Amino acid sequence: MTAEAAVACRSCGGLDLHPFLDLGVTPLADALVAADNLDAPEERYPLQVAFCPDCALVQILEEVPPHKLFVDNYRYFSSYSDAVLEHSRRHATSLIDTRRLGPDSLVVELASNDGYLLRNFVVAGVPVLGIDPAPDQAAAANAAGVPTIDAFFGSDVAETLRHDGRVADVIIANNVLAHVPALNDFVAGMAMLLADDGLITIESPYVRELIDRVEFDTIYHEHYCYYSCTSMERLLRRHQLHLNDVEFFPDLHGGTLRWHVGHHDDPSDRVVEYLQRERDAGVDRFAYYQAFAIRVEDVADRLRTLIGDLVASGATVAGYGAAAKGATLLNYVGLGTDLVSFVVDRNPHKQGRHMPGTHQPIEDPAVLGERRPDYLLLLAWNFAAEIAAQQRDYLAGGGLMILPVPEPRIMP
Ligand code: DWN
Ligand code: ZN
Repeated sequence: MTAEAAVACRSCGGLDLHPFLDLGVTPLADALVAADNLDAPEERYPLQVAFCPDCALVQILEEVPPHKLFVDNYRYFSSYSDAVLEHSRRHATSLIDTRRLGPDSLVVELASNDGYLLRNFVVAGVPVLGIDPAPDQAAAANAAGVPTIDAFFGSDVAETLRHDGRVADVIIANNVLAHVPALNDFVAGMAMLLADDGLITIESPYVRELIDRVEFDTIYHEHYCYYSCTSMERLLRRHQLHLNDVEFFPDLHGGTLRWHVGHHDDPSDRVVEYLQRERDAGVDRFAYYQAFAIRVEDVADRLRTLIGDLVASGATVAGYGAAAKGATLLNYVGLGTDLVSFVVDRNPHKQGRHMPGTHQPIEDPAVLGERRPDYLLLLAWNFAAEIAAQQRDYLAGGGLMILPVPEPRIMP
């Protein structure tokens, strides 16, 4: 499929998509390579990002089948970040209080992963249902006492649940609306499953942060779409759902919005303000995205030079976090094992594997004590504070951390 192909917008079906960034033909960001498979060819797909002038949705042009992304070899477990666990605990506590949830309620989470969030409702005695297609994560959730069905959510699943009398008082959809190619069927399913006075909360990285903070590494094939309030509101309205409030979390995944959605139209002042600010900034116009590719190229060049100069001077550099965004960064910038020799990650499901495309071995962070690289390139830069707190000894021993975006720099 090429950028010129008449690719339809995943939200409105528009055929006038405007590509504005081409990250090349890249391996799947979460397809970590087994040690005995390093010589086998890796599947690669074009990674181009486009803007839809009809509904303002930013999206990639390629459509890798979701099974390849989230079922066959998906090792992301949400519970390996304390910041995500704390954010989730607060979210659950707030919903229990504000929605007066109790034993007669039902909370459904779409893409519930390993039960990292729903477990907060379980301990509070609120009935839950997790829905996630990743088999290992769904199994981990069920083993942890979070009832979870191993499925891709859509209108068919919603219909079955409604038929069985399951109606959701709250639907939580965190970091999933970016991961769904069949957007309209997914949103139609949410509308079907939600009680008349129910609440949907949707979290996703904010496309304005991606553009303003040059977070190009958060672009990979599992992220089909990148949202603004404008594009989200138009997608929801098509299914008679309404955007009623919005919260911003600047430190979560590079800047995340939480949208509050319901069957009734009652927008808060914050929603009105966000939509106006986006109009003023031109988020609904192509010009806002056009120069992004030049800025991405500049950041990539500066990061390549920074690391190349350090290694040329005899320093050693390792990566921290076998994150999906780390795969985009290493492959697009061209940071092979000659420059970044290995990667550490505390998720045991990732250890022993290798980064897609560049093939750095993924080790337990414990190796830092003996291997002592001079620098750590924070591939999971969104967790810089949490990682620095864990690596106090490494830093005290003279180790240094490198932040790749928006300005490649050695942290003081
Ligand atoms: O939508 C998604 C975003 C929101 O989060 C999914 N693509 C999954 C994930 O994307 P990612 O893989 O780019 O993101 P993370 O969550 O930034 O990945 C962090 C990696 O770093 C994980 O593999 C865990 C690891 N880690 C670690 O080794 N030590 C994380 C923390 C916080 C740590 O202390
Ligand atoms: Zn569109």
